[in-house]
Amino acid sequence: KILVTGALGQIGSELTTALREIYGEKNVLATDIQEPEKANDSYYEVLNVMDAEQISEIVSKHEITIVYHLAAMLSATAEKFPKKGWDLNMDSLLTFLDLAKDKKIKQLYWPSSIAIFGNDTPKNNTEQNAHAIPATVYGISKRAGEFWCNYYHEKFGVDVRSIRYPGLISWKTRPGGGTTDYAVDIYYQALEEGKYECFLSENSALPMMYMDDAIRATIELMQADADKLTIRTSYNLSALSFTPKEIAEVIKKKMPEFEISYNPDFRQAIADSWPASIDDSVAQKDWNWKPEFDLEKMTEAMLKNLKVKLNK
Ligand code: VAH
Repeated sequence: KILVTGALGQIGSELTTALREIYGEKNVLATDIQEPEKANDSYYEVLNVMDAEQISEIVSKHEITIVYHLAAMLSATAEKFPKKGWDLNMDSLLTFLDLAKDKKIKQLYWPSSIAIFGNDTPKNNTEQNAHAIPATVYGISKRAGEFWCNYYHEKFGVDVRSIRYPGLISWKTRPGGGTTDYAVDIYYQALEEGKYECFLSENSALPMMYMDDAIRATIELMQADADKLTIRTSYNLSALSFTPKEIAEVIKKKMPEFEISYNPDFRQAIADSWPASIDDSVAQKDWNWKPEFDLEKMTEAMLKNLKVKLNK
């Protein structure tokens, strides 16, 4: 059976659906810290990933063999609650790594982020092994987590796999506390208000990806032949790179009256510390990674689906 933590989150909710389509509803246990709004998820349990006891109980009770550990605190929130962010992101990962080391689970997926790169990392086409001194608590926790994953693989043969997600854009579940969330909010606001005040400056280029590509990459990596994987820290992954100005232009093509304004806040410094674009040639080589959504196709999908979701 498969366990997904953070299953009510932006990635976890879509990963749960995708995994259930492949493995069957009853083989994918969805968990998160709170009760789901709509209790229509028949195979769901409340799980606090800070409770190692509860985790091992759930793993043995449900005969879990594979874990997708998505529960985490994201960049903007972790800057407000650094100690909590560090504890949540680190302690919960170590609990799952130990379960894998003790052969209680077979395989573990854990997300990293382009946030592990910092101010003095080369900004364009940032390489897999580029110099990385994270500038945020979130980035520090993700970088440290990458080293733990690599250590447990090297020392104990743990099959843990990881992807450095860029900013992820989706319409099904709102993201929470991320710096790249502007690129989700802009579509909601375009439909609801016809305008958007962006919390990043117009030329802030960031690596981004449509959620469908991110979910497919995650599952493809987990299903890849272990012998082909040369990276056990975390894979660079890339699809798009755009600025708030560029995404606004593409939205304007479909909604000519849409207006954008800029009012950068504390998240500007976080965005400025991240790369503008990512080189994912190692992921292409090791497991044939290839994105499918460009900015136009993503915008079409976002507006089409949000119009239905928002009754617009
Ligand atoms: C964040 N969405 O903004 C996440 C992601 C690269 C950004 O890690 O914190």
